[in-house]
Amino acid sequence: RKKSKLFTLIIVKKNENVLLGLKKRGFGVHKWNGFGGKVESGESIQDGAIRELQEECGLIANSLYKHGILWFENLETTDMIFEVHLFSVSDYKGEATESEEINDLLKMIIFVIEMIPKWFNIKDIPFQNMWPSNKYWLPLVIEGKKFDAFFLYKNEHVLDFTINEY
Ligand code: 6U4
Ligand code: NA
Ligand code: NA
Repeated sequence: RKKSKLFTLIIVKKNENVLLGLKKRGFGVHKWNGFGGKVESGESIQDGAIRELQEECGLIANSLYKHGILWFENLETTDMIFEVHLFSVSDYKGEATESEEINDLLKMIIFVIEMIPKWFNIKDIPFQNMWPSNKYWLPLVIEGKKFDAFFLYKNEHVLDFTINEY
């Protein structure tokens, strides 16, 4: 049996909009996604999710809504399964600094920034520039559903998936 590794993923929702981040480096580079990352040792999954949200877009979550777990297996690259705990947040403190607001000075040091946040209307979500699984699960997050999902990837293609709604 493959080992799984714990990650978090948060979708910030506000009215008819979701906040996504363009990944500037590391895993999933050049893709839009929610905010999240690895859970550190000694940290709860919720605390890890809250920490990553603050690190990556500056928002402080007041409360998290847990949708479920996304499981990702990749036939190509690894013997590890990603166990991604998926949350949404609509109660938070702070303002996300969007890419258009970033001034020239910030652009000069942009390489240190992991993700660039941007609000998208739910009708304009950039699915073609996201992980291919997102078109299956992100609409369920927007609808407030609870579910678990499994996606089998080869390279960056979804070969197979199952979604169980509760
Ligand atoms: P470090 O090492 O600190 O830079 P860290 O921020 O801890 O990394 P990162 O950014 O590699 O972790 O986390 C990966 C993020 O991508 C997590 O939020 C989970 C998410 N993720 C991984 N595979 C995914 C997939 N196939 N589809 C998807 N999100 C995925 O939508
Ligand atoms: Na991250
Ligand atoms: Na991290």
